[in-house]
Order: sequence, then C-alpha cells, then structure tokens
Amino acid sequence: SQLTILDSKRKQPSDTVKSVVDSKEKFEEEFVKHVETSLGRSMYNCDDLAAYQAASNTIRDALIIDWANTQQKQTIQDGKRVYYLSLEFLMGRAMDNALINLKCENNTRQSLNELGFNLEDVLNQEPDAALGNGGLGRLAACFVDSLSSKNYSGWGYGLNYQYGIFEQKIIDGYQIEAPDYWLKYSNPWVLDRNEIQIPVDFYGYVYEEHDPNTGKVKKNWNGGERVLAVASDFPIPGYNTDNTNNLRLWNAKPTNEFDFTKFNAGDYQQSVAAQQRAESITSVLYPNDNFESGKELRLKQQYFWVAASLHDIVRRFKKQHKQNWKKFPDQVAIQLNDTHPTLAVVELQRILVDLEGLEWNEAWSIVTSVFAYTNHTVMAEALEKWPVDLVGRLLPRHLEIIYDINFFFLKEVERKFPGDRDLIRRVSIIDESPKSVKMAFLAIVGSHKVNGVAELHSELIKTTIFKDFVKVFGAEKFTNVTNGITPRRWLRQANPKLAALIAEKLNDPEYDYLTNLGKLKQLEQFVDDEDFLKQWHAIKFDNKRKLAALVKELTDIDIDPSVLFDVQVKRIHEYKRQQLNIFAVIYRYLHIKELLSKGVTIEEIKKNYYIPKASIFGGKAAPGYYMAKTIIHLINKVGEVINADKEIGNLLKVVFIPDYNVSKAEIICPGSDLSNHISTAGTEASGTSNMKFALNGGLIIGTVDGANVEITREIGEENIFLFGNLAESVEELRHKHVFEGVNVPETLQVVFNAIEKEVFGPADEFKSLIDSIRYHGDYYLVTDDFELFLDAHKKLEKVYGHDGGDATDRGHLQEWVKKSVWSVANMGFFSSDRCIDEYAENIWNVEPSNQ
Ligand code: Z2T
Repeated sequence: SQLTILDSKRKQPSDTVKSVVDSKEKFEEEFVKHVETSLGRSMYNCDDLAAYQAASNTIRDALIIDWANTQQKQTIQDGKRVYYLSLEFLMGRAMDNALINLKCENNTRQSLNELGFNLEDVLNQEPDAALGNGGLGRLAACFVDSLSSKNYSGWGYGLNYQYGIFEQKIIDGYQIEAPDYWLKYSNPWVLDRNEIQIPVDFYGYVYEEHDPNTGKVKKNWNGGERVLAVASDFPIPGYNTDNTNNLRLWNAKPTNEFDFTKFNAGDYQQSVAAQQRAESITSVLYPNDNFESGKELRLKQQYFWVAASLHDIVRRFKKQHKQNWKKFPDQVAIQLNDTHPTLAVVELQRILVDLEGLEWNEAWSIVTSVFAYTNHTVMAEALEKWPVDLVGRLLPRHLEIIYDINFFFLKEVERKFPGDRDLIRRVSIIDESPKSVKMAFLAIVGSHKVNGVAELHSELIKTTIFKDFVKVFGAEKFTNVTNGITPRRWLRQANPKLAALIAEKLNDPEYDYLTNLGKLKQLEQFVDDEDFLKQWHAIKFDNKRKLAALVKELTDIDIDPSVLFDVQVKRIHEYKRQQLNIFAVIYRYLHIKELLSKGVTIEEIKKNYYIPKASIFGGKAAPGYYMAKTIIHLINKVGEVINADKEIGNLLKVVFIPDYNVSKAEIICPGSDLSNHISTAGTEASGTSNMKFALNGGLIIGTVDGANVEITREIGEENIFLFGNLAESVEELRHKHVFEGVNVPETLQVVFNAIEKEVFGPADEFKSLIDSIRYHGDYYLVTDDFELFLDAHKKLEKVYGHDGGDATDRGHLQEWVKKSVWSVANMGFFSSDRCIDEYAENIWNVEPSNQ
C-alpha cells in the first residue's frame, strides 16, 4: 500500500531521531549535537537555559517524526477531521508534558543527570505559553491533548501572539501589568512553516459582475489592505500513542506588494512602516476574561485567523476531493470555541457562493452541517456585538452576507410563526439600536448544534439568553457537554507522587488509568485502609510543603504546611466573588482579635472557634477592570496587616500569589486542602479549576453553580461544602435589592466598619467595593450569601479538626482524608477525554482513527 512505501522510504531518519526517547545514549548524543550546532555553544558553557533549549530541541525532533507520520496516515485514511477554532490556547509548558506523553521522563532525567543537569531545574527554564486568559483557553489546551491521546484526527487553529497574557506584578499591593514577551529565546516547540502563506484581505469594496455563462449577477470583493497569514505548527503528542496532531497558530506578516504610488512619491519609509503594521494583528492577546471590549483590532484578529484557517481547511479538502462540495460535511467538522470565530460561518458561505459558484441554499446547508458552537457564558458584558458600521467598513462583503443570512432566517421564522413580529424582532441577528451584529445569534443560526459547558449552564441558556431559539429550532439543537480536564497534566504531571500511588493501588504500572479515568473508582476499596490513608496524607503534606516554598519564594511570607490551606485562584471577577472570601477573612481576623482582647487564649480559639489557616489568593484582573483591581488591592492590604500581627501568629495568614498561571497552578492545585468556587449561582458556566483541585485530593467549598453541581453528584454531597442561594432565586433577590434595599448582615457590617476605620489603609481605596453592595444593588448577592459562607466554614473546620495538633500525624484528619480519597475516586467523569468522546459522538460525528 501507499503507507508501506512511505514507511520504507523514510525508515532510517525517523528511527534514529525517535530513538532519543528510548535510548539514553542517543538522547545524550542528540543533546550535545544541539548544544554545539543549534545553539553554537560548548558543553563547558552550557547553563540550565541552554540545557532546556538543547533538551527541547532533541525531544521536539522526535515529536516531529510522530507528527509527520500522523499527518501522512490521516491523509491516506482520509477520514473526517475535526477543527477546533479557538482564539486562546493556554498551553503552559510543553517539555514536561511531552516527556510524560512520550513516556520518556525517566530516561531523560537520567540522561540529564549524566550530563550534569537536574531535570526539574531544566524544566523550570521554560516560559509558559500563556496564549489565553483563563478557563476558555485552558479548556482548548486540554481538548487538543485529549484529541491526540484518544487518537482522533483533530487540529487546533489559533493565533501565535507575540505577547501572551501580561505578567502580573504586585507593587504596594496594586496589580501592575508587564508585557509577556515569551518568544525572547525563540520557541523550540513550534515548527515555523514559512512556506504556508495565506493572503488575507480587509476593507475595500464590493462590486457586481455579470456572468455571461449564467446571465446572473455575481458579487465580488476587492480588498483594500492585504496581510499574509504564516503558519507556526505546534505538534501535540498524545499520551501512550504515536498519534500527534497539529495546533496551527497563525502569524501576521506583511506582503511583498508595495504601494508604488507612495514609493514613487518618495514615501519609502512610510510605505515600509505601513507594511510593518501588519504584524500588529497577531502581536497581543486581549487580556479580558468574560468581557468583550469591542475594539477594531480584535475584530481584525478574528477575521485574520478565521480566513486563514478556512482557506487552509478548504485547500486541504480540495487537494483530496476537488470541488465535490457535497462531501465537505463528511470530511470536515468545525467547532467554534465561543463566538470569537463566528465570522467563519460567513467566510465559508462567501467562499462557496462567491468563489466556488454554489447556489445560496446549497452552500448554506453545507455551512450549517459543518459548524457547531460552544457557549461559555450567559453574562451580558461578555456577549459579542459588533457595530454594523465597523463590520461594513472592515468586511463589506461579509456584512452583506450577514444581512442575507438574517433575511433568509427571519423569513423562515415568519413562515413557522406567522405574524409574531415580536419574536422576529427578538431573534434578529441585527440589533437595531445601536445597530450591531449579535455574534451568538449568528453562531446559533450558522450551526447544527449549540452546547453549554455544564448541565446547569446548558439548561440556563435554553431558558434565558437563547430561549427564543429553542422555540424556533427545537430543543434538540441545544445540548450539553460538561467540561473536563486532562489527567495527564493535571494529575500525572502536577502530582507525580499521587499519580504513582494510584497506579500502584490500581495495579496499573503503565498508568493506563490516565486515559481511562473511570478506573479511579477502584480507589474506593482503600478508604478504610490505614496505611493507604497515611500515604495519601503524606503526599498531600509534601505537596503543601512545595506550595509553602513557592509562597515563600514569591512573597517572602512564611506559611506553615500543617495549617489548612484555603485557596482561591482564578481570574479576579466580581461574579467569582473573591470579595466575599476576603470579607470573610476580615471577619475572622476581627473576631479573633476581639476574642484575644477579652482574654481568650490562642489555644482556646483554635479549639473552640477557628482552626489555623492560610488563605491563599491568586489571579489576574483585566487591566481595565477597576473593581477587580480594587479587590486585589484589598487582599494585599489585608494580608499586610494580618501577617504582621504578632498576636495572630500562624492562626491566620493571607497570601496573594503574584502572576498566577498554568505552571503555578500545577503547584497550587496539589497543595490545597480546600478551594473556593463561590460564584453567584448561575454566573459561572462551568469552572474547571474545581475539577483540578478535586482530582488532586482537595475538598471544595462552593456554591450550587456550574460544574460544582455535577461534581457533587459524582463525589457525593457529604464530600463537598456547598452553601448559598440557588440560581433560581437570584433574579428575585436582585429585584428585592433594588426595590426594597440591601440588608447588610451584622457580621458584614463589622467588616465594612473596620475598612472604613482604615484598619487596612486609606478607606477611599476600597469605597467602591462597599458602595456596590450598599448603594448599587449588590448585584452579586454578597449580602445574601455572606453568613451562609461563614456557616459552611464552621462546618468544614469541624471536619478538618480542632486540636491544632501536628498535621504530619493524620490521626485527627481521618475524616478529611477519607473525603479526599472518596472524591478522587469519583472524579473520573471529569476527564477531558470524556468530553472529546461526547463531542465526537453527538456533535462532530467522527470516530477515533485506528492506530
Ligand atoms: C472564559 O474563560 C470563560 C467564558 C468566557 O465567555 C470567556 C472566557 Cl475568556 C465568553 C470560562 C467560563 O467563565 C468558565 O465558567 C468555564 O469553565 C470556561 O470558560 C470553560 O468553558
């Protein structure tokens, strides 16, 4: 067959390079070669950074062989491919992950040792690939890992930002943003494909042309500005398989086409400068999570990426199937990660109608069978709405097509619901004032399936923001795929000792459970095994020590690993309610001080009131989000006061870890006892860090929101600390706040008083936080949930134990540790492998390729 011919032709080089993962000798040979040639250095002058570069080049070579073989196989098999379009891929570090997925960590560790290096130090040289904001971007990264690991033929398409999410510095308690120029040492994990260049046009005008053959009028678009999309390919290795998919990230580059009029007018410098500006399209990731700022450059990024990706997909299809467009939906499934890539719907319709000459209806039925759309939020400020003027100027032909799509869609609605003018107004893709394109509506109309990311969220979108579309299209178009996380990174990589203990207990020396996470269930048989619980706890304690060391390194604050580590790390947002958490910390502090002033001893407080704990926060605020930045400031100022209070000692510490990112999350998640997922009910679509913490044996304090609901169902409600008002009450409570006033409970009033008495510095600084509750309707229901939150803490502290004894002895932690084991045993459902299987079966209609 074609395959064997290809195989025999290329056996030699591939075997040699791939063997670096199996043979230490070969690895060392390649490593030295890279130091001396790729890096132009000598082994005598090779520091950890150079070692990282040489090691990653060595491993990258091996990956590329797998990757090339995979692409060849997939091309020959010619099955349906999945394309995951995401404006964000929050990948984190690649090297450790590659070692794990290729199963060559031990060899590499030993080789590096023999060469005089320590693997951990070398791994720590790698900058995070932080091409995302938070959950949405990290989800995309977990999905490409699962696509490869489960042997799907699935590519990611995104942008190769020169600057990832900013680096957060904390100065005087304030967030300061510094640029993240992550490519300063070049990126060994991408293959720059300078030969793959796709022209992308903007602006210009539409003109009509008479086709003499058909006698019809044809629309054409003449772009006014052209940039090139050049590909950088990230090989994505699967776990325990050779299947290595591609993540293709586009770079914007100038074309060589010069404006000769300017050139002749002596405007050479200006002309070059204008060309250079092309690169700004992919220079920076917009740093907003759950918020759309509506900037022109952002829309340019979206079209640039969508146009390049679609031309690439269409070119690949035509190479195999010419213009047999009927086959297109059998070969291609495109998933829209939120509405950011929605212009792809319009672009494909334009390609099919304007460039390929298909009839509108035929083209539209192809388009809608190819696309599916994932919604990630119900929050109004995050839903994209592009001004019609802007779209028309930047993409004149696309705006016409959007109007046509809307026209045909509304006609269909009118046919189904004659005379329902209000329905037609409500579902129109075009909003009348201000005139704008509602991207979520366009995505729904252009897709065959729409999904939410957790059960509660998927139900909510059907009854709120997309209610009318359920009426129009029927409920079957709307479905749920609960989010998941990859256990390779979030268990095996982040928590190697726990992963090893699990492998031992499951009698699974090859760690096959990492691609079959339901096997964790078998851990249940050990919940009464004393030795096992001891081991389990010792590992958690060790991870807490590592986290304490990280905290010390970054903040110089000492936290005692034997106290309860109470963690909230995620983007800072009012709806995620870090303010609720810090207010409760303040309350605790004030109460402890009051008790001390009344002569109650520290020992008595530990026994009867509060166990020792460290409250650990982390997360970035969008640079323009004043309230979020104020919350960060408050946390830091509260920390300064409490941590310096000699009377309090280790009874309470407050830490803000600067620059929370994926690689820090890999240390933080395994080191937490308790993590906070306390969003106002109905606002957090899913959450995925809840899964990361629970999979690492941490317990959760949370609201009945997002995936917390399903986590509770899986692990049992006795193993999670739920509190707070339910989503169904939120609307009524908000209404009450506005019309009957906000009732600040006494406990919270005490906190506000202290802030206003300037216990934590100038009160002005925090005024907005208090005002939003007192005077602006307490939209996020802090007052309604505050005391319920305090109660939940009382309950969980009882379980953690009040004796304040040495936590290295897990005797008093018996109950807690059992809950931890019980949780992990039941987290199998939250593997991103399960998500990908669900998408494959229910949305994409694809099967894994046989390896
Ligand atoms: C984001 O991270 C999320 C939703 C967004 O809506 C945008 C961004 Cl950048 C437009 C998050 C959700 O807030 C979170 O609940 C969810 O788990 C995550 O996406 C992945 O679905």
